[in-house]
Amino acid sequence: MRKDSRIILALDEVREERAIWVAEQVADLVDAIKINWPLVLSTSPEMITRLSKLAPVICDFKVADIPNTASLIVAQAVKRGAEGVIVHGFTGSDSVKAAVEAAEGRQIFVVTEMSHPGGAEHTAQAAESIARMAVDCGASGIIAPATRPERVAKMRSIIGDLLILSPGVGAQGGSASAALSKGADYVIVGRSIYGAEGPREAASRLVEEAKGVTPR
Ligand code: NUP
Repeated sequence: MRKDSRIILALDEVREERAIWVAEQVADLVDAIKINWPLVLSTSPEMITRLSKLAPVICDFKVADIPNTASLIVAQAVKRGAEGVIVHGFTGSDSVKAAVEAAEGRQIFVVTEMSHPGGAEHTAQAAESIARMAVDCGASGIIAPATRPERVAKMRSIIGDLLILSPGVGAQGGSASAALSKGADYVIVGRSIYGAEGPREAASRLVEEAKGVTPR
């Protein structure tokens, strides 16, 4: 995945035509497009392949399953053109290792602490050990909350050079510059871009904001 703007679009738009339009509007501005269940279920998995012609695609399937099933899901996502897949970490090292093996060189990102308020109830307690496990399992990076930038800093101190992708910017209250300055490599932004009247203008504003933070 390239690392120019450090902005990843979370394309949770469920109207197929608008989703494609938004993707075309911002594809050259963002480093990747993240696709999640809402868009896959409202269209088809073929959307992974379509979007991959515009930008690298990360499948946010939050895979949380036994190793065999995790491996099957990751392999199918990769076959359709995914550059990366997001998996949960609480499932344990055997499931995460199976995902890494099935990715065959594509990137696996492990969810540590989730960005919404409920993420502080359970995932926060396990987040640091999940982050250490992600390193041991050969993952490419982790997902850490832009809504709690101090937690991004903590995760950075644990994972060394692994990538941090940070959701929770805009609609969930986090700021791109805070997450990036605490050690995130990329911020993931959904509604503030795809829900805007001018998605390209919204993305451009975030790109400018990110430019103000020196890459780590
Ligand atoms: O902890 C997480 N928080 C989060 O918001 C892990 C995620 N993968 N996400 C995803 O990031 C979420 O499912 C959505 O696709 C995106 C954030 O979208 P938005 O809040 O910017 O609209």
